[in-house]
Amino acid sequence: MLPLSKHFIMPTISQPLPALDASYPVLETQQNDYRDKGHLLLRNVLSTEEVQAYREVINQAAYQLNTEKRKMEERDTYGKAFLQIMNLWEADERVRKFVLARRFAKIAADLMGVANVRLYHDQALYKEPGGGFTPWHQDQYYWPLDTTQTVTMWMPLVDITVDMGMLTFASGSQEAGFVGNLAISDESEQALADYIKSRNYPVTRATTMQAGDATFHAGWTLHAAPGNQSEQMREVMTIIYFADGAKVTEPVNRHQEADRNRWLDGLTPGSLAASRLNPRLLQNTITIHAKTPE
Ligand SMILES: O=C(O)CCC(=O)C(=O)O
Repeated sequence: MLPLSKHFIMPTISQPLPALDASYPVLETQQNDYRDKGHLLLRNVLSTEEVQAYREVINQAAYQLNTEKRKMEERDTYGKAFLQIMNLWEADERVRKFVLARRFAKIAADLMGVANVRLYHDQALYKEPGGGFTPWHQDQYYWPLDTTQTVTMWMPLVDITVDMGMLTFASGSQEAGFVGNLAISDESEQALADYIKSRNYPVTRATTMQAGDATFHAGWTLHAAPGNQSEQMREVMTIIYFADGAKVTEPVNRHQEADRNRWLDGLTPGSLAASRLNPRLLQNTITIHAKTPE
């Protein structure tokens, strides 16, 4: 059992939480689609009951740990895009059950075609009513890892429509790998929008997602999101995975150095990316109750 962090949250909700052990079968066509496009939408990864139960505990932890108190107009483009609350699993044992869930980890492993995955980190990304757009970017620009086998699960905890900040992808863009030293900013928005046009990548997003649906995108897939034009918070929980066996690389920018310290617990470049913060998630033998996808 991993220790909880010093920011441990005392649960005030005590109902038993669903286990999330049962597998969600990913079809071969879906795996191929993910590999071709660098992203995939899966419906009903969680049932209505499951997502309702976890929404409550994730919300409680996210709002308790949130440190963003500035008014919207005082923030820069990144700050306007969302409330970003990270590694809830370290602080809350109920959220830990969600973040370390076998069901999500198995989907991540199946999409990447690997036997096992490790956790990189989680983050709640709550786009406030009136919240700004998320600029085009590549996640892996931030990560000092020697593998392209990385994937983010992005799961709304409430039903969302396209005008609430739907995640948007440039299909096929993961194949280009690193395209520039561009942190999330107005500059990345401009430069990468131009790049996407020049390469004719189709830009796609879902029109609606229900709570418990999820998208999965690869670390190099270009993605963005429009602002939240609704009156409701876009509550989204994300979990980032990488293939077990990956190694830590020498950081090539200050963000990677910060990530190496924070998400890899300061591991030395060259070592196996397997710190106490990166548990291997599929080691247990668990009874599988197959579920039919839509
Ligand atoms: O939620 C958003 O607006 C952006 C999410 C994102 O960039 C990610 O999960 O990698």
